[in-house]
Amino acid sequence: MTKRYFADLDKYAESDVVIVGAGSAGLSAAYTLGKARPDLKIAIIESNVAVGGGCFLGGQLFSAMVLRKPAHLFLNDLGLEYEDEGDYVVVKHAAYFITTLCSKVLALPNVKLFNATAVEDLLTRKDENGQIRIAGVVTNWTLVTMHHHDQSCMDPNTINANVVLSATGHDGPFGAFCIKRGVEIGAVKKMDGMRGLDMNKAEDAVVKGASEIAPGLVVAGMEVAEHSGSNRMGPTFGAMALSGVKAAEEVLKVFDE
Ligand code: AHZ
Repeated sequence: MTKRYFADLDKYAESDVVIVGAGSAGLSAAYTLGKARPDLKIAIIESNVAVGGGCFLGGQLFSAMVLRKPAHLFLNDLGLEYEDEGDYVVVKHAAYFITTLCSKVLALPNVKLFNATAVEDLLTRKDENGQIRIAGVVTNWTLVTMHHHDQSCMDPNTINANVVLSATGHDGPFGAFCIKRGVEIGAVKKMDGMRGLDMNKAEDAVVKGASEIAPGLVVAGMEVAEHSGSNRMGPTFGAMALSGVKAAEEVLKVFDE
């Protein structure tokens, strides 16, 4: 186990893409990207032990997951069953969605999930124009992090990457991590902050806003709402899948340049 794990750590220390956060948006991005480009090395960093972020319980803790169309096309691609309700579709349990998605992601040979590992800082580098470019992430073991107060010196790990795709969710005790750190270090201009709940406006805004917001940093999911000041989503997940897909397409553009 240790040999395999540390071989992976070594292999992914130089990744093409690092995805931060394995919630519904991050995993949707990983699936799209990993499938489209089997030649890219993709590391997913998830601070929690379990994947899935806020999506295991579905809408308002009531199991089922509602996704507005055209997110059903993503479900078709995954081979997931759903009930068609006209403008939207319903997956009978959110856990069915996220476990299926995660199993497809983990089956991809070019993707490695490092869970129980938190991103604690961004790596930066100046590009040829002297502009700050996000060049990877700094990680540390979650248990090591918990001991910062009683250990005097701990060195973190680093993962270099051409692009960091951040899907750490909205702000709270954790979340919106890469935007917040990006603003602190002057790489991201501002964080507008998520507005109140307006499902209809939020869905389109979160998909549209999934983009490269600073050189080398692409955002997806509710982290987009924090960046662009769009509305809170509420318990509907179509935009999480589709913003993950859109963010993956934005990453592909960086490699096509
Ligand atoms: O553990 C977090 C979660 O799994 C992880 N994460 C956060 N900070 C991290 C860090 N390093 C590594 N520094 C980190 N991992 O990121 C994941 C975010 O998943 P999420 O489900 O919270 O976000 P999402 O944007 O994929 O989905 C949001 C779902 C929501 S919230 C909402 C509302 O409040 O209105 N509506 C929807 C649909």
